[in-house]
Amino acid sequence: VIPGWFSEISPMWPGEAHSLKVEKILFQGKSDYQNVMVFQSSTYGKVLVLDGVIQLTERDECAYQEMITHLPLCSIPNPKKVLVIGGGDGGVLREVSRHSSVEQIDICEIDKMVVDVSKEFFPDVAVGYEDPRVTLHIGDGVAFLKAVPEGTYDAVIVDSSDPIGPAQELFEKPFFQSVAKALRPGGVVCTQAESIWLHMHIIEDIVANCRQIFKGSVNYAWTTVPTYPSGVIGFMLCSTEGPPVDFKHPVNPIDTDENCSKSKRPLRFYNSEIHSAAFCLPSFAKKVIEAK
Ligand code: AAT
Repeated sequence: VIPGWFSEISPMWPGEAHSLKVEKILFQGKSDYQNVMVFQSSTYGKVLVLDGVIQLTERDECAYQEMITHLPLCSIPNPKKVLVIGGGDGGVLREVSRHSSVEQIDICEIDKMVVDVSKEFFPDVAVGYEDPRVTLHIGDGVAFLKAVPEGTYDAVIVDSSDPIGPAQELFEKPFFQSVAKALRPGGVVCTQAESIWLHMHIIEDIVANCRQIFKGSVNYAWTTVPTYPSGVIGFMLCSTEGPPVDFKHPVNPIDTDENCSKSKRPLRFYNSEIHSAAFCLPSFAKKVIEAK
């Protein structure tokens, strides 16, 4: 550990630790679920850390939040009801709210401290809460989904932390089953699905479960996020049986100008070309994912 630097150490990426130089620690607290910390870094802006793991930095959050949101929402025509699990910082809400077809945005985040801290220290991210279509539920995403009436949502976005800690069940089969139930026929889900460099075994399990549960399409996509372990993170995109969804060819392109009023900054990362490109996999990952 280097004095004055934050190092991200976890058994989920043994033998390596990305480090950021700390200018100042702005917040440290312990919620019912996890340790919460915010610090000012010297080169990535403010950083949100939960249980020692980086959740977002101001500089590169766009690469994650825009992709986890627009990959599913640009793949179906006229999404109306959207559910976000996790994502308490509000960044995914900010992105969902660019879609004018959307009428209802529910979010279920387990940890109220994440919401409060984000509103205080990350106003450009938590701006997502200002959309009147948003309803915040504080609670466990697993329990919330079990209570959702069948066929409610057009899209579910699972912006979850890693499977060590409160998010563990969000990576398990029963959870994916309740997601499928909560979606309308031809509805879509996009879940945080870890790194092809570090977690092929986790990805393999998720893909195997999803192929059993989702009778539409099942695809893996990825993006670069310099401050996430290994610098890349992936998403599992699935659709339920019903009107077919071709994730690789977005049918609902997002118009940059129309969707960027003053309060919402323009898209920085997502565009239709990177949408399609995100589904191209390196050979080693393709072999495992397509074999499942
Ligand atoms: N958008 C920032 C990226 C995140 S945030 C993940 C969120 O999921 C956290 O706010 C956490 O409190 C919440 N969460 C964890 N478990 C649950 C649960 N069971 N129900 C509801 N919300 C939950 C993801 C960062 C990825 C990090 C990659 N290394």
